[in-house]
Amino acid sequence: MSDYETIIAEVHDRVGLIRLNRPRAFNALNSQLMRELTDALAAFDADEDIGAIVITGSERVFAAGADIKEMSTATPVDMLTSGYIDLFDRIRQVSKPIVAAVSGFALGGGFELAMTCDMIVASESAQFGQPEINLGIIPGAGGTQRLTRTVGKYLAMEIVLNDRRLTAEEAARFGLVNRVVPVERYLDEAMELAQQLAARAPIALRIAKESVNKALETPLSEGLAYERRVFYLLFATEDQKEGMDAFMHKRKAEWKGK
Ligand code: DAK
Repeated sequence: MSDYETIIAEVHDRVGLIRLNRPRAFNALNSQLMRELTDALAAFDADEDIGAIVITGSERVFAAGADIKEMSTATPVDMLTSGYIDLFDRIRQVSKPIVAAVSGFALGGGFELAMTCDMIVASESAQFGQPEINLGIIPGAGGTQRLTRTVGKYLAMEIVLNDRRLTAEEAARFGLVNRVVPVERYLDEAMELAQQLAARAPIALRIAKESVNKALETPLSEGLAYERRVFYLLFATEDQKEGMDAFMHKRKAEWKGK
């Protein structure tokens, strides 16, 4: 875990913490950082002792987007074959909950990275935006899609077409972040949230994440049918028996992840 150059990966109890760490480039997401990030996420996802993951940057910047210097001379074929977007897709495949702890700038691919996570805790100084239009491009990692599904067409148009930035308070008002806390608290708050998630029944947690994501990707009837199937499936787990027995005997459940 310690061989990374552009991120720092740490374990705190049952939470895997990943700090984006290219301070001189405002944590710009170059391909090395994206590869290291997705490798660390895959390692945490495979580790039974980890129940949830937090991704953060620094107080000043979460991430200022894809690395403009790296991209500036790219051809369409370079963009297609670089595998860059596949790395964003790998984040989507992570089965454990991911909390983004955002302070300072979350711009372009940095905002898209936060939106790819499952929950967002923001500091009061967080600023969200899709400034790609200033570079003669558009968002390419979900910024026109996830954002629109969350905030609706009209605000999304302003953010994507006219580089409208959102403060943390606005982002909370528009349903883009779970909570806003003082700068000194944002990482602790995200870690506490992740510790709570990590203490929950692992299989139910995973299925719950999958099911909520399904709601964004399928028509309602298909989503409801999916929910029902996985709901039945959970009755095959030892944790379901344990959870209900613990309730009836007024004791704390001990999850096995089986
Ligand atoms: N890339 C590379 N370097 C960056 C950077 C970035 N995105 N953002 C900042 N830096 C670097 C600056 O160049 C500067 O480095 P030096 O010049 O000192 O070497 C250093 O970080 C500090 O930046 P500033 O001097 O500009 O600091 P300020 O405080 O004045 O401004 C800022 C901070 C974050 C407001 C500003 O740096 C800024 O506007 N940065 C660019 C933000 C931006 O436009 N982000 C969108 C990038 S495009 C894809 C899918 C998605 C994407 C790409 C491909 N596929 C489907 C293949 C995503 C695209 C994007 O995100």
